[in-house]
Amino acid sequence: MSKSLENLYSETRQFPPPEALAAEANVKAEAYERAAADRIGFWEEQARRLTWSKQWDQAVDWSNPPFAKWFLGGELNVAYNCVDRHVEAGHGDKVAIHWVGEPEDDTRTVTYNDLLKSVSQAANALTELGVTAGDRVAIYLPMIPEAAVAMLACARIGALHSVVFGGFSVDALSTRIQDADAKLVITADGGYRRGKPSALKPTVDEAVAQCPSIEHVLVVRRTGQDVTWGEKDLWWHDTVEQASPEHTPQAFDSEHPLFILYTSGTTGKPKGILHTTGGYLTQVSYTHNAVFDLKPETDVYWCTADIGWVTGHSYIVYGPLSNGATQVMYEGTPDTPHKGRFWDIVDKYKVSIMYTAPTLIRTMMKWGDDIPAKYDLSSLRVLGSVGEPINPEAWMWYRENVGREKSPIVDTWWQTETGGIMISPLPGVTASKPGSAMTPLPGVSADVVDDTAEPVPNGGGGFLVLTEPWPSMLRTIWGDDKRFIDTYWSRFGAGAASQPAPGPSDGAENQNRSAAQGHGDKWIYFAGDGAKKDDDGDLWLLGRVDDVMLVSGHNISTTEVESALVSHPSVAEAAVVGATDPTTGQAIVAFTIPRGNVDTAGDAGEELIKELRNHVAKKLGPIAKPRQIMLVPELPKTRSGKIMRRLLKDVAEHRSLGDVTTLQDSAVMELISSGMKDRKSED
Ligand code: 6R9
Repeated sequence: MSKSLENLYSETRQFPPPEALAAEANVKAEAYERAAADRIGFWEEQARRLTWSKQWDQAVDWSNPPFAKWFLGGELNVAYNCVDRHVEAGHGDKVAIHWVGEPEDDTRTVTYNDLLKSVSQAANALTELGVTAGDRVAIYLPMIPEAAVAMLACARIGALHSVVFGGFSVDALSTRIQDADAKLVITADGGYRRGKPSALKPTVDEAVAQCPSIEHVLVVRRTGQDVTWGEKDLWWHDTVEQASPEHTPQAFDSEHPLFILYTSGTTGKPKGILHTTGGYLTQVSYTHNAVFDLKPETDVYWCTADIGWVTGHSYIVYGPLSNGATQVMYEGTPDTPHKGRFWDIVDKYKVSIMYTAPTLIRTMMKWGDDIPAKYDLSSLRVLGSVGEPINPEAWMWYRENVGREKSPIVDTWWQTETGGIMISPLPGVTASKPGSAMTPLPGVSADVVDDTAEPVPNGGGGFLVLTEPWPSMLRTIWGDDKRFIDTYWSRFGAGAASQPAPGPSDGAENQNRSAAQGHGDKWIYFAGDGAKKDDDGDLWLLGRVDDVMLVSGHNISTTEVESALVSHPSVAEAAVVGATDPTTGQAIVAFTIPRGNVDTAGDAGEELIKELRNHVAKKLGPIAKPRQIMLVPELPKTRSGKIMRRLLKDVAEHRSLGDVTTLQDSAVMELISSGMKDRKSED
């Protein structure tokens, strides 16, 4: 991508917050002014939400950028903040987790008392196994309460957890264990997926064989399936559940490391993103309260992410539990045993706040409106979205079919690296626009700049950057400070100016490095995402800059073309790539999933394709008209549900497929490639 990004899509719909919600909102409009007047003082105020054993002396140290320190000199225990203090305040009998197993009627209720007991027992058992502050513990578990307990037990004793998603391979698990030099793995015999037990232990056995640093493997019995037992193996029920339930939490320094979480990025070995204690907990606790308007006494909150992703860390474990929330945790897939499972859970538990991903919303759209319509969803009052840009029509579908036109939607932009939500509407303040993440939260400084770091004017598109440090920012990449600087800080601003020559930087394009302009000599964080400001200055995320297409000299975002396709009533989901083209440089190739009720056989399919190409041209202008549209049954996605455009580009350019190891379902690519051979509808 060169200078800036085209702004092709325009949206005029806007929805003010419901009056009753606005009147009672946790955070009101004045917060923006207060934070703008004194950003650091604002974050100090948020840090006071937590219980500190020792007050900090200094709010932030940014004297050695890009290495930040927050709440220096302060001490606290994260597990105490998430568990003990709620029990001490008299909320021990309150439900912390309504756990819903995938098999129907397999449920557990975990109160804050129960959580305190289990976390204390696990902390004692881990200590008994020789785990001490600063050690690393790998967690490879299904979505069961023990996953949260294991994370909190690590936090309680100052050990760093490295959660590895339960669907990852031997190789992914072992490289993460080796990179962090972990001592212990916590796993289970298996978990339930798509109606049957799915084994985890064999993967761990193979991985551990390649990881001499592992001293013990702690195994939760979940499915009861057969396991091979080795000399390092210990059952959770023989150790943790036999340990003393008394454990006194020790306070740790605000900058004591809390966890490592690996992100794969687009190339190279996974990056171990390091988060620390005080700043991280401050921001996730604040944002969970502000963005979801959580009323801990009455709300039932449900985040559908897996605990293996940052969304699970920040908005299942640390944010909600630090706020004393009652939440639903669901083990399985959305269509087991039927496609109404999610709505059945909302109905049964009277979920009032739901936080999910665009991929799920689009899947639900594909399955049809009649499914959510069968359930009572009247308990819902705030809806959230995260993980990818949400197409305006998917937003509208969510609003109409799930929120029943009364719940505000918060589209939350953030990353593993940012630790907590950065850009989002506030449900009681913002008049939101379908598809826009709107504005940075109070206390957050973001901008959209061109390739010289100059802010783009309203109506312009470019690179999304963060221009001031924030409490939950990543502190480094585990064991690789240089890669941390190269990847995030050397594209714009002071970090670019101090670079002798372009170095490697994965994920982000690194041509045309520019010295400090626009934002002076500041250190500027480049997230790797494209974005635009609309005429009101509100922000629209346009996807990863690596995905941007260059068509006849115009930088066109895949997101806008995808959103134009999804705005057609016959389309549920779309992925767009730029394929090499002899005349235009790159040409737009779209892979489109029709909605459930649409006939695509024979001529009807050809007709639909023609109509869709014209529809895009009409919405965005002729420059964005796809050269080719393929109707496909599925799209390749990462295991956290993000579309993998790279693989579609291989198909569109008739290449053999690149690395497919992070693909959720490998059969999908065969389906798409064979379809590509059958139907070449170029004109
Ligand atoms: C929280 C999470 C981060 C990347 C990010 C961006 C995309 C996340 C988004 C969004 C548009 C949103 N992303 N939220 N894009 N609108 N609301 O997903 O973390 O897995 O590290 O991914 O996801 O591209 O840079 P992570």
